[in-house]
Amino acid sequence: MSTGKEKILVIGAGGQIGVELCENLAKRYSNAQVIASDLKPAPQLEPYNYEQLDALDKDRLFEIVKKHQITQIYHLAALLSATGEQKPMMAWKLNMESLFHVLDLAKEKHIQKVYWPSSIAVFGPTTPRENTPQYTVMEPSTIYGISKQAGERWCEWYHQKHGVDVRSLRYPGLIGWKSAPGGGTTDYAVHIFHEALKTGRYECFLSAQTALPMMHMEDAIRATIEIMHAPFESIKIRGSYNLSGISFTPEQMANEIKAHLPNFSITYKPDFRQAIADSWPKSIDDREARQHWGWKEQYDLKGLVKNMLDNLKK
Ligand code: NAD
Ligand code: AKB
Repeated sequence: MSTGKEKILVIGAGGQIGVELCENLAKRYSNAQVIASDLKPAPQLEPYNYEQLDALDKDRLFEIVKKHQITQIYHLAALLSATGEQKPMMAWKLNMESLFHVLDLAKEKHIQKVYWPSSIAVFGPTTPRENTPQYTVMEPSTIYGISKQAGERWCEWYHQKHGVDVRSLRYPGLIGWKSAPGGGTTDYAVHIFHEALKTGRYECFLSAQTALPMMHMEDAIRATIEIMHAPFESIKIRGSYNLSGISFTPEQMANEIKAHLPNFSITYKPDFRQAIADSWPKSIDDREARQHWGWKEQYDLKGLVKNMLDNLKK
């Protein structure tokens, strides 16, 4: 792919992933080739072209695609697991309809390539929870998970029926220091660092032993850019790829933080998010991503905790 001709629209650019994704896309392409869009502007998006966009507004989306001669869309706007359970119909509408708008643009050849993230939330309580494979029982119990599972099937369908070049990853919980998480069940693993440095204490909304798949944001962004630049033929899964980084419990993370901040203390007060976490895998088998397009994570728990604390202290 020649980087010179690409014009990339990021939808939901002001969120936890979008801010870091725009920064990385601009390094690979240029600031002028990145068009950031969201419901409202964010200070981190100032270096790029910015367009106000409600992802449900198909006409406005088309107008932006034409105006900037967009070639690729990274579609990140969604309601996540915890917020989705509070606003189920809104989550369903946003997560599904906005995806159709983007896939239709690709079907009609206005754009060439689509990235759309799925999640470990596609799995449910009947899924095997250790080393969850790519292909297994999938009965998600959250609206968010149901929308992601349906979205995966639609991506596959648009690829099979209409040749749409859509690529997707089932992200685990993402942990980064540059942006705040937006309403997920794995958000504790970001909040804990801010509270550890600010107050030395953290009350966790999941229980001590709740193991979940997680990943450093740098790894997730690299995976995203790698799958989007992999040769067309190497992408053999057009639903979404399992993607694994690290798995740990809140207690294991707290112990690792204590190795740097010995006075840090944690208490546990599980809320409604515990049931969501209990329905998700503890760890993920992502051999297809490794075999098909060469995925490999860089961060382990030790490296992630050190990196988060070093950067947040600054
Ligand atoms: P986020 O909530 O931090 O950001 C979402 C952004 O979308 C926000 O800036 C919000 O303003 C914007 N948005 C909401 N409604 C919109 C609308 N109608 N039109 C345009 N923009 C709108 O979410 P995130 O963590 O950055 O996640 C991005 C994507 O990655 C989502 O699809 C999410 O499901 C997926 N994902 C995230 C994680 C994670 O741990 N962060 C894990 C798995 C999957
Ligand atoms: C959430 O907790 O909702 C997200 C996700 C794993 O999809 N972080």
